[in-house]
Amino acid sequence: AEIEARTITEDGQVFLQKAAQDGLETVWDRYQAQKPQCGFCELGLSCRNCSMGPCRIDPFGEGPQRGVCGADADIIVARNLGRMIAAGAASHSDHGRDLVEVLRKVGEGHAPGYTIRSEEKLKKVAAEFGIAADGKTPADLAVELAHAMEEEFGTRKKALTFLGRVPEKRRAIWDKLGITPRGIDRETSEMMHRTHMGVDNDWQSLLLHGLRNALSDGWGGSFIATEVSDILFGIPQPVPSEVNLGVLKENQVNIVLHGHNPIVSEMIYEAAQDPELLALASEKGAEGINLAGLCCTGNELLMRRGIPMAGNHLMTELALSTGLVDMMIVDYQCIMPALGEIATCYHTLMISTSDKAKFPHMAHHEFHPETAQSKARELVRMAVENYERRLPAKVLPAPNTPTRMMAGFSVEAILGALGGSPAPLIEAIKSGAVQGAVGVVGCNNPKIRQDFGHVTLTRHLIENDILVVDTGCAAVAHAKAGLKVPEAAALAGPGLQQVCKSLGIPPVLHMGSCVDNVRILDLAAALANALGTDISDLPLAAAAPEWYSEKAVSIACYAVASGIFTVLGTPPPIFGSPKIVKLLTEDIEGLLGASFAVEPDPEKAAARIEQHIRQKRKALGL
Ligand code: BF8
Ligand code: SF4
Repeated sequence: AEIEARTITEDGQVFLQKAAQDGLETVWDRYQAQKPQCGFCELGLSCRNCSMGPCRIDPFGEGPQRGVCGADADIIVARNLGRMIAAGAASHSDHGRDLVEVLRKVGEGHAPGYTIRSEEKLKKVAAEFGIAADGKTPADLAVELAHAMEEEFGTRKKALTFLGRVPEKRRAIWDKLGITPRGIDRETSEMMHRTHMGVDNDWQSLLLHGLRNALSDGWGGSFIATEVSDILFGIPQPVPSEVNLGVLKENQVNIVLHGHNPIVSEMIYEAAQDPELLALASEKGAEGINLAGLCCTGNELLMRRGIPMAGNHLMTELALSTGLVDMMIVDYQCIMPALGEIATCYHTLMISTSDKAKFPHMAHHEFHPETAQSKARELVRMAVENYERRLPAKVLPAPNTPTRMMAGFSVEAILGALGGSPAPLIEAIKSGAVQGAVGVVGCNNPKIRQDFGHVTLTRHLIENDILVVDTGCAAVAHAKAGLKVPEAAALAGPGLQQVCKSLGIPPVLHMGSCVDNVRILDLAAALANALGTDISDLPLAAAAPEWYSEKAVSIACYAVASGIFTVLGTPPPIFGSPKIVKLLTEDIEGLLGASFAVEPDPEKAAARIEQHIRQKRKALGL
């Protein structure tokens, strides 16, 4: 019963038992050990921004109401939230910068093995940056575009380039509020500055800058990450695949890829096709080299290459407990520092690859564009050689077969399925066949029964003819639950069912990794532009039922700032300031045409979203 309370997934339950049997401590155990968690921190009322502190505000009004410097609850909550946004925006944007570096080096001829897979997107994006393509080779264009993008990170003289895709009305709102994002790093840096002791001590102006910082992620760093990934590795197109721990194969070399940036995993994908290494695998008695993904680097490979997913965030430790992982290769973000030690229980080789992300009990094999190709081959060879070191007594193949799914729904792919323009989708929304669309995104969190929030919410939405688009760990949860096959249309209401059947698509469309939330922004902006209206006028919403990460905070903020009502399942640490709660959940609506809601119960969250969509439809006269 305790195990069933931790996860709704069959493989999760089996391997929680296996992990206990092998004496492993998992994220759920560590969460239990941390309880009760600090109430001041839960409310956002603790501060350690300086060495006169740490300080905390008594939420009951009996103890201190000010920190040593004099900051009150509102200032402290706003500063803490601001720093969460800054960390999230920095993570996405630094990931984007790493891709820009590869783009430049591809153009300069210093990144063997990498190439330009989508000249179409290279030209399109270069044009947006004012770079003419005529007479230039793709390599020249790549270098010029990379330099222009590097500029976006610094102190720009004008607004970020991708704001060119934002509807006019939205731009005007941002200008009026003074939250139009400038340089990507500038907004993050300014947030760190403002939250230093004695700088910005107006909670409203701190929150406004938080929105600007988040927008520098959504329409800046993450946007660059997604567009450059498409240029380098191709624009995703619908592709069949599978998910759950059953994708790990007993008779093959299993290499699991975990993290976020496709720079490393794409090279491993290439190396795993190498005939020499495949021959070596068969020499070792393996029937092939099997790649499987975890978290967002898995999503990137899934979207473009159809590589199966082993699982989402809370499955990362359990994947190791199969005893079938010959090598796990990580880059950065969401990689639990516990993984290396867990792996010591098995034969698994744990490999870290980024100069900025090192972990206990992992071997560090740094990837650089110049040497990534040879490094990838070296690692795949090591994995193949490790196959014969499996410990049969520790191996437990997953008892369930992998669940089928369809992924690869980039904006280009969705518009392609619609015949090249958003008009048919707009018609379907107008007719009411599709009531609206919701992005269900974000993480797993051990505070919430794994995948329960995502799957419950999404089932309700599609039953009510609301199209769901998803990314990140939410997308993997939906896939495990069987919601990402065309046959899942049968679970949708009659209108959505009809639309899915006629297009041959599932009712829940996989749009990629977490940086790919910008694909949702892009689609929403395209719909608004096609209608000559603002994003906030459309029957859209977003939800992060099980979020845990600072990146998710930044995403939620740029979604709301872009005009999309957003429901959070896990409560954010803001409840120590009733003023801030009121602003973010009510008053902000008047400024941005969108607000946040916090609703841990996914059924109630579904009801809120359905009501919101009805209201938006009504306002549009539908
Ligand atoms: O960027 S959904 S747990 S893996 S943060 Fe992390 Fe959350 Fe998963 Fe991807 Ni996104
Ligand atoms: Fe305390 Fe103020 Fe320092 Fe924060 S900044 S630790 S509230 S003195």
